[in-house]
Amino acid sequence: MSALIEIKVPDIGNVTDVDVVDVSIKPGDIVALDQTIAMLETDKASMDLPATAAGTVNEVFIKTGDKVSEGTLIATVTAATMVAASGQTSLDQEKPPAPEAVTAQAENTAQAIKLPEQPKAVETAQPPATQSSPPEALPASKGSPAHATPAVRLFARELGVDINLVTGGSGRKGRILKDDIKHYIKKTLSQGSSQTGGSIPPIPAVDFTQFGEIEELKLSKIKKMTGQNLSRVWLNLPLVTYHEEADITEMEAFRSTINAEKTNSEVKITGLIFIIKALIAAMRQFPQFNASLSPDGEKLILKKYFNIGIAVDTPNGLVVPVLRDVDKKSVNQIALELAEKSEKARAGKLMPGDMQGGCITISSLGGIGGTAFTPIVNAPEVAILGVTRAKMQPVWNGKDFVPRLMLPLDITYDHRVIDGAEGARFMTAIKNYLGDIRRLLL
Ligand code: CAO
Repeated sequence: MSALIEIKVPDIGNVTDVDVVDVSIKPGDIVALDQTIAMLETDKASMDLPATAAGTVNEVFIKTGDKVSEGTLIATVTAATMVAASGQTSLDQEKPPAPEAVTAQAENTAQAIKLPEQPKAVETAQPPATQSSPPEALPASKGSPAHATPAVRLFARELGVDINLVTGGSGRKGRILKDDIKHYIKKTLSQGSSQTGGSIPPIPAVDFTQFGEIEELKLSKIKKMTGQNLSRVWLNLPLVTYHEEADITEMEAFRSTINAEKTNSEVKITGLIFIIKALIAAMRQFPQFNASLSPDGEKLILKKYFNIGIAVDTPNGLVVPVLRDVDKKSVNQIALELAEKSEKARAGKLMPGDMQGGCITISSLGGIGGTAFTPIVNAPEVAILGVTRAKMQPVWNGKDFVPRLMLPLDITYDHRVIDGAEGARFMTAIKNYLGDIRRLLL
């Protein structure tokens, strides 16, 4: 028996009246499950709306230029059988599913969380790794305006590409997509265009099958977006990493005491919570670490709020949820929020808003191991704190070697904003706070 299925706009976060920038179905079309049927766009992100039911399109209720919100009816589809996928409702179902969230490694290192059955935010407008002006290496256009969404135009601008020079868009009705911009850059670079000036030579392609058996795995969207943003940071920011060690022997003793007092249902305090507290105290002392460069590189924008991004390892790749106004929260509150956010991250349930507004990021590998590493700044933030595994070490106290628990810390900073001496002083401050956490009360 055929059934009429409604496809509605799912939960798209706290945004309403989102622009419809493309509708790619009409009555009579046959759609497959997950096929993109429309594209929405906010000033932050574009989102593909996938068909949550397969079948023949009966009626389409939206058009380009409309504004939609959660629950707006997009189309009805006649299907031979009901498909129990989220995002679709048969006529008696009432609520569309939760969306998929996508973001960039933070305000820059793009990360995406992808749930196949949910709508996909295909790109974010979160700024890339750099605050510097886009490169002006690629030639300027003369032709007619290109057919592309604002997000793709932004992407092109960030990469210094004049979108009007990109011909033959591979999207619907010749629309230029991000991939077209990438192909244009690759082509321009491989041609060694004189207009590009000194380009970075590409890594030559190698046919690995000549050496043995191989298998190809598709990169997740998070991995691809993170990779893009990390590359941009790497190429645009002069990064310096400085290493330090903090004596956390007393801090750990205190942590064990308070954890022993907790019931099984209470969230335990990990060392990371004290590291967050120490980081905030140091940021208060050194406000240039709680800052971003203005896009023209002329001013430092000092932030008066303290939002900390925490890099979380998930099966789909790295994401950075942001803990907001951490300076106003207790150790227990931060521990609870971190547990909630990292669980949400691992379940692929973070919304774009959960990953925005960070001031500085912590990348803690301490639960895994390590002695030091060089994390990459989550621009437009200006620094990132790395943490690896604490280890008992013999420390000379002037008379004897005594066993002390030493925590390795790394700070990578944007050298345009932070001087080497400032980096060292900042880390000394963190080390002192962790060495005697009573100082956090002062
Ligand atoms: N030294 C020694 N032990 C440590 C430690 C350190 N620096 N940091 C954590 N641990 C211990 C914890 O105390 C905990 O021990 P118990 O199980 O005995 O209590 C255990 O390791 C696991 O901790 P955790 O990782 O679950 O918790 P956390 O608060 O330290 O970190 C989170 C939370 C979300 C940051 C972490 O789970 C995570 O995902 N880390 C990976 C981040 C990442 O991938 N970074 C790379 C980004 S590239 O720049």
